[in-house]
Amino acid sequence: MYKDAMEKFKAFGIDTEKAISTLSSVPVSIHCWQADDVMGFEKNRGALSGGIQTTGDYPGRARNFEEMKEDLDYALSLIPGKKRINIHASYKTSDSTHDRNELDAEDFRLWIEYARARNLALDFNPTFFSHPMVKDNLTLSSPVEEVRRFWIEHGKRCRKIASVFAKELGSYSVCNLWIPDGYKEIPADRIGPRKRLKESLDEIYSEPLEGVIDAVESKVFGIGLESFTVGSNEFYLSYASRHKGVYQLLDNGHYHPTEMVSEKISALLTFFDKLPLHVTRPVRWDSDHVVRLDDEIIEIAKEIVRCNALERVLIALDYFDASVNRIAAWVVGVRSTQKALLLALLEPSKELKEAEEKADWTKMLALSEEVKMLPYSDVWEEYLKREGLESGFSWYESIMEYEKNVLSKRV
Ligand code: RNT
Ligand code: ZN
Repeated sequence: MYKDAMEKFKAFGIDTEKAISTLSSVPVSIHCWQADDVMGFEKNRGALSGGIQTTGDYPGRARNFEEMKEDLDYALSLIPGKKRINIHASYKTSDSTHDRNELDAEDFRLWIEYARARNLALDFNPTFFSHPMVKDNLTLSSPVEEVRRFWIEHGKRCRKIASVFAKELGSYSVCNLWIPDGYKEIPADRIGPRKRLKESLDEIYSEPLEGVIDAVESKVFGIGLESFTVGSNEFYLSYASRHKGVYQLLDNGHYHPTEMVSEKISALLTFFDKLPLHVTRPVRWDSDHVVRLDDEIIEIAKEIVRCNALERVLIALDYFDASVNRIAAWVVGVRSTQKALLLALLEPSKELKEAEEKADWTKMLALSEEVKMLPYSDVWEEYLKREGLESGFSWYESIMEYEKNVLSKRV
């Protein structure tokens, strides 16, 4: 089947062998927070806050680091390709009494060991939510000096932790900053909080740190924060463009529903050497549904490939669905992202670009519709085989077994 497929693609000038080997080398950063509904390991953990929400009560969430490791290992065994792990500061593994403004790399020692033993790299995120020092839904932009100081210190410490990850694991570490700061009601003062946020960021990013790729994640609104978001797209884009080494992170759930991240990628790549991404599936709002192979994820993947930017765009997943088996949520989301990348790698992009340059819209239309029915699934199956994974739907049966033997016992 694959040989046959290979010939069919070749007829359009598409090299399936190259697509498979490229796909297996593209790292996808897997978010630990899908396993436990973004709850984290802190002792005095509060409810999830900050305008993000998990919905559903599917049994079997990971309640501690042991269960998280068990689930991650199992999920990783069903996911092909190159993987990284993305963790949040709320997932510290030590039993130190350190609050968020006191964290150091030793609080994450077990994560470092976990990653090293599996030859994985770690990405990191300061956690500016689900904590009593979030006052009136504000952190780095708060008018209260004490609140700001607490969170500035948290941000600084998290960057240092990321630099230790980078050094000890021999790969860069993306340190992504997202804050929930915003108002439910129409503000009387929009510029005050934004100026304070800028000053806080200036302190956090004052020291260059080796191995750390600093990212700032913008947003349009959160639940309960519908009228104003301090860290908006324009805010962070301007910030990143004026601070070497700080990049804007695009989360495709953080824009108005008709505004497409796929359309923004080339614009940012014109000015920045790197572009961190959060891949999610917004349904009407930033709902963080599990990534499916839908039009927008395919277009995002195609843009990355068309821009020849697989090494510059840093792909991370960011969704959290508590209404389905959480391992399946991981596996489906990563595989869907990789399927999109495969479709992108199998696009006859050279021919399409040539036709476009000649304004040959007829050929573009005809060619892009013709290739839609090529046997992509045979190439996907071959990819799985080379990654040492079974083809077909057996992974689902396996997850159901795991649910029966492991997850359902977590009561
Ligand atoms: C929230 C942002 C942010 C979080 C994670 C948990 O809207 O997308 O990236 O989802 O950090
Ligand atoms: Zn995000």
